[in-house]
Amino acid sequence: MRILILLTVLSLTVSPAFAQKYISWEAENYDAISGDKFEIFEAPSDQPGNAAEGVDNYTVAEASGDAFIGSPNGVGNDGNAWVKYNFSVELDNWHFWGRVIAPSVADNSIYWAFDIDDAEALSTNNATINIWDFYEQQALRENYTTDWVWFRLNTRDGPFEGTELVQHGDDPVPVNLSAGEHTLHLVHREDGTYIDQIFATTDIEFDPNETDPQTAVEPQNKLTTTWGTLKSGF
Ligand SMILES: [Ca+2]
Ligand SMILES: [Ca+2]
Ligand SMILES: [Ca+2]
Repeated sequence: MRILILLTVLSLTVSPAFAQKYISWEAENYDAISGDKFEIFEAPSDQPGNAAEGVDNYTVAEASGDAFIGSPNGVGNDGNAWVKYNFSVELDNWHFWGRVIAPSVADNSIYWAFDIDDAEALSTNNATINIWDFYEQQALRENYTTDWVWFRLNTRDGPFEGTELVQHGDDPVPVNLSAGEHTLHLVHREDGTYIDQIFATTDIEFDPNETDPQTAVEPQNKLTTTWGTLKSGF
């Protein structure tokens, strides 16, 4: 059985769209959670819109793994609530993406940080914790939608240099990660923001909005560490 799995991964890895390395996991498959902001929703799921921003109530028709996380409008922003993911990669420059619903300027961000202690995972924008914006920049706001969109990992004002407009440009900035185990904390910022899946690849050209990673990779529960282990032997 183990050999069969290895062969399957090998065949996926050498397919043209995935000549480079990749990892992926479901947002709802976190390894730890703190606070009362983040919930898991099963698709289809009715969600409140944002009347002040002209967003009607809507239904999230589908999600990878049939589930996603977030907080409905009304629970309040910030709150120091977080989810944490453990994952393993090879040393490389990794381009991270998140599959997100962000319907308005008041429902379109989250905080993030790699390799921090739980105690540092606070709803604040500082040298440790970054804001991941989803169409916050004025030039991008015409794109607001209640559909899922893949966004490159970005920061509002660093220290990670991949600001939102940089990440939408021709020279997106990757995250350089050492070989081995890492953590990613997502910390609550704006209610009404939802996350389905996290995807990372060493392929700077790959755009999951154009090629669905799920067509090449069947999402499974927390196989990221296994994939990393298998890939390290190549
Ligand atoms: Ca915002
Ligand atoms: Ca909101
Ligand atoms: Ca999901």
